[in-house]
Amino acid sequence: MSDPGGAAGTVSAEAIAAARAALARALRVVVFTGAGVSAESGVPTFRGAGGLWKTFKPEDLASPVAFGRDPRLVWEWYGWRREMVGRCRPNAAHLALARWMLGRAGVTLVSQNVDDLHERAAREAAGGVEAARRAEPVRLHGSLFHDRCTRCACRSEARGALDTTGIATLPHCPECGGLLRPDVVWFGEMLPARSVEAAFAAAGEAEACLVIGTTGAVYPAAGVVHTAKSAGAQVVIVDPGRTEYEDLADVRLVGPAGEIVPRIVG
Ligand code: BV8
Ligand code: ZN
Repeated sequence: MSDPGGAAGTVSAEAIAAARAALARALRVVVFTGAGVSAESGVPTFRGAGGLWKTFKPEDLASPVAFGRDPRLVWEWYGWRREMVGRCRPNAAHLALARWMLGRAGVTLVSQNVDDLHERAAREAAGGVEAARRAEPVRLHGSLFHDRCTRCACRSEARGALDTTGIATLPHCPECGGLLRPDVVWFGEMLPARSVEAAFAAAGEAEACLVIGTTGAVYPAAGVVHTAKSAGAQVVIVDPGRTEYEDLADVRLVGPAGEIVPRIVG
């Protein structure tokens, strides 16, 4: 593993050059992101400061059991996150990745994030919805800004203000009247099969794997990096903290994504 460099912001020129070389020579790259890529946009991470909401751990709210027990409380939490994330903007890391993907072939972006900031960066960089498709992520855990019906499973864009004062005031399905839920993957739930297939297919044929802002603790998503490594990919990690992937890293860049990513893909 080439020299990781010091504290945030002092990543060595050698490490930057090694990361650029690994990514440039790879015909196929898989990029795997977590909450850390959105930290500089103001989105709290799960395990970092601000990850705890009131006294609940995300696992205690992001689960079908919690929703069954108290859908108003779970909706209040997602309402709070939608408003907070709605005020955030893609940062330099999101935008650099989007421009990079629009400028070359062979890059698959796989994200655990539900904040739609990669999608917004793609639209901003491409200047339009259609052209943005090439830079949009494979979403493993759904989207904060979409709803799904608990009865007929129809999906829809989230609409209107949220009123959590009563079960009857919560969002209900325009098709069948069933209670709606956020269209995200909760703990104990299966991931969308098509996204899992696309993510692990890209990992299985990657020559380089760029990991940005994830502890790599949530499965099966975290397996993407292990799959890429076993397929022979060079693993490049960008994270100011320790992750579960330290022993997989070929190039380790210790620092914030907003500062480092534009220097390795720009
Ligand atoms: C399932 C959507 C099975 C909802 C999310 C194997 C082993 C152990 C456990 C399991 C296992 N297999 C399954 C499990 C159980 C569980 C799991 O993994 N539990 C963990 C906690 C141990 N997995 C599941 O339940 C999955 N489903 O297994 O179903 C099944 C089988 C049969 C039948 C039915 C079902 C579903 C998991 C998905 C849960 N949903 N999100 C919502 O958002 O509300 S997970 C959610 O948490 C995120 O999507 C993400 O995946 C995870 C958070 O992790 P990170 O993104 O990594 O964030 P974190 O805060 O941890 O780290 C941030 C990082 O950024 C840090 O490293 C930090 O240093 C860094 N950072 C900070 N600032 C910056 C930065 N980096 C760069 N720049 C900066 N500026
Ligand atoms: Zn319905």
